[in-house]
Amino acid sequence: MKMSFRWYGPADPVPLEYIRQIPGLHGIVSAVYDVPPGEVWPLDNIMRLKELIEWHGLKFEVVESVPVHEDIKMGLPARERLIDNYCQTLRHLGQCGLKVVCYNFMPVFDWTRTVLDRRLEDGSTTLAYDQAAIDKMDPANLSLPGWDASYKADELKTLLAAYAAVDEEKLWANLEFFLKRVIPAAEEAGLKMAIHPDDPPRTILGLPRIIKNRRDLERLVSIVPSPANGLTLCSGSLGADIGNNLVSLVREFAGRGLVHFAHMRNVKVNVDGDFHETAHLSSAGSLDMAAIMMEYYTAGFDGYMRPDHGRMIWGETGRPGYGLYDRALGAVYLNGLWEGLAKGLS
Ligand SMILES: [Mn+2]
Repeated sequence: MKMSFRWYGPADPVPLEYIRQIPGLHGIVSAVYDVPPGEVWPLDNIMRLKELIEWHGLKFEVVESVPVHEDIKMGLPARERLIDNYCQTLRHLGQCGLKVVCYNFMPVFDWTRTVLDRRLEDGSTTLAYDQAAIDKMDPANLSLPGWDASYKADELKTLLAAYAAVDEEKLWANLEFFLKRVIPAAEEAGLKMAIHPDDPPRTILGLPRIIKNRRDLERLVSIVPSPANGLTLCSGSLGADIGNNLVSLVREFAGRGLVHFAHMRNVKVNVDGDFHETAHLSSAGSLDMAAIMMEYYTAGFDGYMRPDHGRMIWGETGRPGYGLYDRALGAVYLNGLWEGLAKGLS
């Protein structure tokens, strides 16, 4: 298992100088952020990022994410050029020695929460999701926390209208079209693709969502059976549906060598399906993190892992979910569980 940490590039308020001080880190998970979605990532930009990370004593082997352009997800004619660009980006990443590419196929919103600073009893703040707040939203005048800066109002309206023609089966067909081109390119470039599940794993605002549970993951990997067509198993995303058993998902998919990237996050899920993110410790949320780690250990998991979102603690400010302190605690906790497993203390 290679413990990693997400970093949003030089603009991230958390500096690499601090991240390198977290004990037991293998490397950084990052991306090229200054190229518009759909365009090729130039070799130079990737190399610069890699050199900067390596200068801080860390590896750069995992990209999160290479975004999939909406026109590809919608199956528009422009996808031909956009998929060619995607494959070219993969070739560049392979040339730079990258190993795993995380991506997702969620329409419009990569993640959805209704509040980014829910105060917990201990005074920390965290991201939360309440279905009632979504149901109250006016689709014609949508405003979602964390997304208002990403789309102009009209742009978002047009995009949501365009997705009215894309149901789940159509989205599956578009994903299949994408994978049949991209997986062979990834194989040639020496890369493993790792799809991130839908966050949260449910249909929101009428948009189709197709990577939500065991059945969907199985369908995904069987479209192009290849080690290069694998998963980012995100415990917090899948775990927001209490019908998903993370321990058995790890057993099934990591056991077959199809999990290339493990996102470890705990969530507290209510009976009505609303949830908020918690500290990584098992007792803080609804997921048995130790049991999940034990399953990875038993599967001989040799892939990349990162503490997923953290709370904001100790007065830290910054990008919600991506502060330094709570994620660092998560990395250390997960490394501690792993050491216990490795030394037979379980
Ligand atoms: Mn995740």
